[in-house]
Amino acid sequence: MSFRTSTQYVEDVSPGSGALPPRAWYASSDAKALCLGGSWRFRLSDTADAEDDSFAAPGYDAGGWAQVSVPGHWVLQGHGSPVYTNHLYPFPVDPPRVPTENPTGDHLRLFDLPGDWPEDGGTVLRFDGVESCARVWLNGTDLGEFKGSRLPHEFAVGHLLKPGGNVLAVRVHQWSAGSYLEDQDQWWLPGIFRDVTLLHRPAGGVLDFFVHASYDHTTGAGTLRVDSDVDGRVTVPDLGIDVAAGEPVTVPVEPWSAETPRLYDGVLATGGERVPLRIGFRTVALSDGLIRVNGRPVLFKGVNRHEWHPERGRALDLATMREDVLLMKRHNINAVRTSHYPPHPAFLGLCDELGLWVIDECDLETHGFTEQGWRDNPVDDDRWTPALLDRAARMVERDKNHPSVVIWSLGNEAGTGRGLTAMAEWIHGRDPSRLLHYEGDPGCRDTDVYSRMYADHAEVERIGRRLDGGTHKRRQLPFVLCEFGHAMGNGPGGLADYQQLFEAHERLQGGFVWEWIDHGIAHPELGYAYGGDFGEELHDGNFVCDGLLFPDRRPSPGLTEYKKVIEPVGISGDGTDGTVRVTNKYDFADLSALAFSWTYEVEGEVVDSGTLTVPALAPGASADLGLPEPPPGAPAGEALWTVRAVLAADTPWAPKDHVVAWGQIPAAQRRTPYVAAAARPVARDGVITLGPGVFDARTGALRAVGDVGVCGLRLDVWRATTDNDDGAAWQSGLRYGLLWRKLGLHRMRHRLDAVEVSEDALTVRTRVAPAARETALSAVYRWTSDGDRLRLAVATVPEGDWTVPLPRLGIRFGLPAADRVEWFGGGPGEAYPDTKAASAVGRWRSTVEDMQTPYVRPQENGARIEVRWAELGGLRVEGDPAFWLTARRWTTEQLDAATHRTDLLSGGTVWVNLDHGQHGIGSQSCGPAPLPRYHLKAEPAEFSFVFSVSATPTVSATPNAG
Ligand code: IPT
Repeated sequence: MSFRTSTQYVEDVSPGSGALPPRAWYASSDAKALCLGGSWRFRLSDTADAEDDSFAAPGYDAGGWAQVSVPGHWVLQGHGSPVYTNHLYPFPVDPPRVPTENPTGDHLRLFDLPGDWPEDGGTVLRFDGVESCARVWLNGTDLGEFKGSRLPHEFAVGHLLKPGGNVLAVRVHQWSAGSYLEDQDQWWLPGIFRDVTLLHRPAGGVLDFFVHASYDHTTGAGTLRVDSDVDGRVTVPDLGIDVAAGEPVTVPVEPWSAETPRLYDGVLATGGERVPLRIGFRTVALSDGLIRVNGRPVLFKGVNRHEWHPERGRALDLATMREDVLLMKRHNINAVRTSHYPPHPAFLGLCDELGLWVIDECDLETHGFTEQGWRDNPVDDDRWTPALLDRAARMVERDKNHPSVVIWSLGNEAGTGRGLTAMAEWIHGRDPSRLLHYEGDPGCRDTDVYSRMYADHAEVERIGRRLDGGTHKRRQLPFVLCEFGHAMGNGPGGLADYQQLFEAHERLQGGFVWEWIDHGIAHPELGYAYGGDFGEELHDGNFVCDGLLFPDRRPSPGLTEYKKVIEPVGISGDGTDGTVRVTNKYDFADLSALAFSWTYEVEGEVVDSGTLTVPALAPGASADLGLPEPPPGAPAGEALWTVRAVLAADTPWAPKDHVVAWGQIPAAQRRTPYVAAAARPVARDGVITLGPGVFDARTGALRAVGDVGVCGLRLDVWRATTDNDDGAAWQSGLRYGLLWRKLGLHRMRHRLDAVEVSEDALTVRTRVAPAARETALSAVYRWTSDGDRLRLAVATVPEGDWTVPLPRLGIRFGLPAADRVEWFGGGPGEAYPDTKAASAVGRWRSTVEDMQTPYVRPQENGARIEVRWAELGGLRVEGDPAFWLTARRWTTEQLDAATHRTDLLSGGTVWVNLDHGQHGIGSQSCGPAPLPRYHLKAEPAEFSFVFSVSATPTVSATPNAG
């Protein structure tokens, strides 16, 4: 006999019923645990009540059901599809009601208890994360239901267990009242996406416990007190501690910090259980208006981290979590905001162990209510307050024993309201040892930190100088940019300018780049899918691909840039006095963990090298150190010193010799190429030859340099607009991508005005302009040669009323083939005017394929900056001045039209851009446009290139489609 299931709980504002009170999470004790992950039986229904609950009863035959992996999201396992929206609710807004169409996954798992499962005590069943609402039955008994997707829920089940044939049934609804509280900018991904575990609870076992481990920097002593719900003893062998739970003890300790994550192993032993403790002693305080840890102000060099894996979504395994932390540490990142929900609890253990400051954020966002002026916002409606308090408690109780967590965050983009205040009061009362963050309240009523997102540089500077006003309370508070540097597509630009402000003003305690990783979903036809690729009726496109890592966790140029910008050692010098200035930018550590070395490079080739002795230097201290004399007999040419700081020994996060910081100091200037105009142009049979240059006599177009064919050489101002060029729809400032298209810069026409042959030059005069506009650029190409080399001088002058900057300014041309590329200039990766901190001058070798940056949505990419000379496709190019080099197997127009990388097909020709200038990148896909100093103004310009046939062939094999 079966009953129709009541699904009223789905739309109930309450957090649920039947679950145990929240408590500290711990992975390992000597109590038995049984992981229930693996293959589960699965049935998907269209509505919450399509099926009765008879499947939960023992004996139900689910043999005909599909199977899914738990942890996992069913929409990533072939059942239904993912939906991406930024802040719009993908259902009508009528809280707490949800649509009738409510994908509902029934999950079944049969299990036996291991033979040695103890008979005494109790057992709890723990769910670490289920989106968005679950009802649970064990052996036919209804245990209750819960919401709060990224929070743990436990049920007491000991009395229901049998040695064999246990039936665990879980009904999961995609939409619930809880969905209104979980409107984070990410894919909507229902499922049991974190672990399900059966935990034996021995009689007399540990219940909840709270490790208080503070550090007094004035005495060097740590005070430990472990509060426990059950009597017990606390031992820390390395510190000789053996005290009763609840009893404080003070001993000399090494403090914990993100830079020096010293953990002490301890044990909490009760009558029935031994729980391992990992204790880090640190004191977090707000004093003199600054966030201090162990007495010192800290500077957050942070990222916002969503949990993401391109195949598994938010069902992350431990190896992926560890990879995230290692990648952060190796890129000089010292802080993470767990945007916008508590992460898998194991992630915090890794932060404790490897050293990251954590802002732990609650699973709360109601951003979609902004569409209705925040009317009906649940955080300002008392009916929802129990659910909000439940979420706050489940986060704090779960994560309170992690030394890495220094700040709690109420959530993200939820407006303001009494519910938030209630959460803040509860958190402050329960855990006064940490600070509280919430960005959405500019008055800072409930918070200990003034926080903003995407404020531009000028405003951040005003805040730093305390000229920003605000409430009395806010004026007393330190500042963090909880989101900045929107890493969508090519960019973010302007990071170095923010970092300078952070370092200049003590009130500015750093920021968190948005965001860590692109949420692209691996897709058989598209490479990586983004919003709209699953036919969503409402979606926000590739706004979900805005990370410093590509979906496969390869670092994007943005991460390389960020690593350089936030490096903890400053290495600088202008080459005038033979010294290098080394500055310790750590907050706690001296420089004794690093080894310093120098190389002396001429034309990018290392001529000499050695070590540099650097004193240990306390945080904040600098030293000017003498560099050796340039090596005698070094070849002539442009020379520089590269000074590196590397790890002196293996660390838990990177091996010895890992580069932490570097700087380059000029030693000898470049001599620009000189080509005497000695050869005469000769016209014959419709062709003009000038040195190695062959031209069409009628059009003046370059046909070849020696035996290297060249096509389509002409002035170019267009680039495939980046996400930051295009800007977000809601951006109020000038969105240059749109302005450029409106002006027609993507469809410029070239009018030939004259082909002039003189004694020593071929001059081609053109006017470059789009249809329908009077704005234009005149472009004069003047070709000369010394017989071996061909020099092109381009002079361009804007005509008409140019009110916008140019995307780029330079020439482009096609080569019939090119594979290997070698250059002397900036590298190894791409760089643009406001993203060039990580570009090092050197001799670089790559291939046309490898010079492409795989942005999920194709766009301008891959430019190498300050290139003195380059060789590719049999051609050598020298620049006067140095230029930007881009080479790709498709045209800019094809790149511009592509929506996924799989649209990019080689057309045979390799298209080369040699640019005199590029417009900055900025961060306008969510934040500010490029600073004016990075604009490429339309103004008269002259630049030249020297072409010759390269001595070494640079075409190796027939190139394939990229
Ligand atoms: C901000 C959100 O907090 C974050 O979740 C993400 O959506 C980010 O923007 C953009 O990628 S909200 C912003 C629209 C002010």
